Amino acid sequence: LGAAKKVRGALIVIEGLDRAGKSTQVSRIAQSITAKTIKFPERTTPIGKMIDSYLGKMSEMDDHAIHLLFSANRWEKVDEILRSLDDGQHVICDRYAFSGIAYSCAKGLSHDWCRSPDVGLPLPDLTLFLSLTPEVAAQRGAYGEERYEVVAIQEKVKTILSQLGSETNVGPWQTIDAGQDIDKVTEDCLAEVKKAIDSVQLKGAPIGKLFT
Ligand code: NYM
Ligand code: MG
Repeated sequence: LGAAKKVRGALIVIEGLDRAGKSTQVSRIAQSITAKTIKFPERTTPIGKMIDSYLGKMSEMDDHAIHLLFSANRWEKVDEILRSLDDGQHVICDRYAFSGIAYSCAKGLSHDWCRSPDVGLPLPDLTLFLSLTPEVAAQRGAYGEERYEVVAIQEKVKTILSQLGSETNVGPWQTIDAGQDIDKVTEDCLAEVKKAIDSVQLKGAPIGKLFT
C-alpha cells in the first residue's frame, strides 16, 4: 500500500499600493488558513539590505540595477517557497513580481524589460489586488519617508498594477475593494483564498511558472 500523495500548498500573492492594508490582511489570512508568509522585499538577506538602503535613501542606484536586485531578492526565496508548497504548506507573499514591474515602469523603464527577470518564478494560484482610490488613500494620512511614497508615483503604480491582472500567464487575479471596512476586506480576501485552495486540491496540478 503506497502512502497517499500529499496535496501541495497554495501560493497566494497580495498586491497593492503602499498603505492599502496588505500587511494587515496578509497576517489575518495567514492566521485563518495557517500559512507561511514572505514579505518582498525580504530585507534581511545581503541583497535585501542593499534594497533597504536604497529605499531609505541611504544609497543611490541605477534604476535597472535596483530592479534586478528586487527580482534577485525573489529568486533567492524560490527554493524555500517551493519546498514549503511541496510540503503541503500554503505560502502568502506580501508583494511579488507585479510590484517589481509596476514601480520600475512608473519610473519609465520598459515593461518588457522589467518583466524578463521574473519570468519563471513560481506562478501564484491566486493574486489579490487590494485596490484603493487615491481619495481613500489620502484619508489614511501622510505617506512615510521611503522612496516612492509620493502621490505622483503611487498614481502611476496604481494604473500599471491594475492592468497587470489581464496579462497572460499571471495566474488567477482578483481585485478586492480595500476601501471597505477592514473586516469586510478580510472576508472578501478569505472567500477568494478558499476557492483557490479548493481548486489546487481538486486539480492536483503542480505549481506553474510565471509569464510562461
Ligand atoms: N518595491 C517592492 C519595488 O519597487 N519593487 C519590488 O519588486 C518590490 C517587491 O518597495 N514602495 C517597492 C514598493 C514599496 C517598497 O515595500 C517597499 P514595502 O511593502 O513598503 O516594504
Ligand atoms: Mg511601504
